[in-house]
Amino acid sequence: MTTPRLHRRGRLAAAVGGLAAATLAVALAVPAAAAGSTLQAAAAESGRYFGTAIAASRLSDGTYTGIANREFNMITAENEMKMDATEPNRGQFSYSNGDRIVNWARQNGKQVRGHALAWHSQQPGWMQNLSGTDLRNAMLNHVTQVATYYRGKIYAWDVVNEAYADGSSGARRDSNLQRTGNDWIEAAFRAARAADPNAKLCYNDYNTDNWSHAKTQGVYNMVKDFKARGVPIDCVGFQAHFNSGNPVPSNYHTTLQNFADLGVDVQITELDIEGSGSSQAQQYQGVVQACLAVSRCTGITVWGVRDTDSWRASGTPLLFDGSGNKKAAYTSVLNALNAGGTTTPTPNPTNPTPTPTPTNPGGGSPSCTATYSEGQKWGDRFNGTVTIRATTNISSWQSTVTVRSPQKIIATWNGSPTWDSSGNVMTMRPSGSGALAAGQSTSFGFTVQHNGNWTWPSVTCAAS
Ligand code: 9MR
Repeated sequence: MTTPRLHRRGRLAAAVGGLAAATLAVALAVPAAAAGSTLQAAAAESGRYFGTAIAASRLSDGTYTGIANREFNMITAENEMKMDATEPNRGQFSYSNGDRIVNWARQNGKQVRGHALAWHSQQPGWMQNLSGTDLRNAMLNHVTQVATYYRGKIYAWDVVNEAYADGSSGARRDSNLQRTGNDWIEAAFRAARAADPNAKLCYNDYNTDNWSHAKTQGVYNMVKDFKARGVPIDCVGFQAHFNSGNPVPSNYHTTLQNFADLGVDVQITELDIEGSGSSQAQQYQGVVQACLAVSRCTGITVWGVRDTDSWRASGTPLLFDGSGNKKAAYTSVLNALNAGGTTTPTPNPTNPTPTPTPTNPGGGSPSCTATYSEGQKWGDRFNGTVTIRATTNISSWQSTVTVRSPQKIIATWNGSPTWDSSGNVMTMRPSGSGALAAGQSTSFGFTVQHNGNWTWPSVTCAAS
């Protein structure tokens, strides 16, 4: 997870140790063009996340968690936060398996997509038998309780999942929830916003990838209507379950861009593509390129880690084989992420001289400075780099990065992060050895989703 280019610069800087700290920091603030060596690092270079679905039952499998921890920085509970899991009996909530996943994610510096608050499927038995006002109230109470319980810990919620019908109608799917009235979806979004104002609220569905499909148009028209009427919706999730009968459409970029143009983020939320070898790899590449070409496509999640973890394992649809080896599809995704998108993000127009923050001034004990440099900026997020410079010989360092609410750090690279309970303070430690000779430096980076607050984060460094 290191960025070779920055490390080369660090060694160069060490060789010319007489350079002033500020000059050094400016030299290091050049946006890193180096390749990310993991999916999360490569995606973070363009301010995006790369995620996976996790099953609580597999958290004891070291190969599984090792890959998940190394490669992904956004986590979705595959089943553990669904309605049947979280409210097995009416009014009796059960968060233990959801918590196992959320806690694992947060302990490892990852964000969480919440899946899913309201859905016609995987309803608990008691809910399947309800109708009318009783069901509406039960659904709204479920949304409120679960979103409140996880408030502050969720990057984005799939508030409503799969509410449109397949086929040529472009209409809502019939379900007990739909029969409570056509406004059930907006009611769910309003309840979710009230419960967790800082989570992005998404509508999530499958078979909505091809722009010319009636289902895609149905969802598009709903989102357009919601935006026009002020219904609180922030994002649309495209599940992206592909196979030979349902291949990646050639107009995928058009679909993602048209939704983004409505003023919502788009996310690929459950990506898997059945197949193998170069044909599978090429299709994965096409999906990544479509996302990278849309500046509001904020991230990609694959629906599982290894082929054997998949809900359709026989189709070998994921990026790692059953033994945890990287497949050709993995390499094509990594390369596509590193190649960047056809939409060049707006470069940072000003690059002010960073101010070093000394710690341990004057002391003889191990000390370091942390210097923040602004990186690329987009409409909704910006990248930052922190340069750690040893002012004495040090054996390791740790750096805190504090962002101002409602800002959120949504991706990091070149370090190993942990978070405080508020989620505003990230402590970054070196991912390998933290030893630096006096005058030597290293860097790590992160992406801040600013939510309207452009204030720079404050940074500190402590050495040992
Ligand atoms: O991957 C999930 C699988 O383990 C469950 O058995 C299944 C039950 O409906 O749900 C799968 O996840 C689905 C997701 O929640 C919504 N989109 C389709 C996914 C694949 O079926």
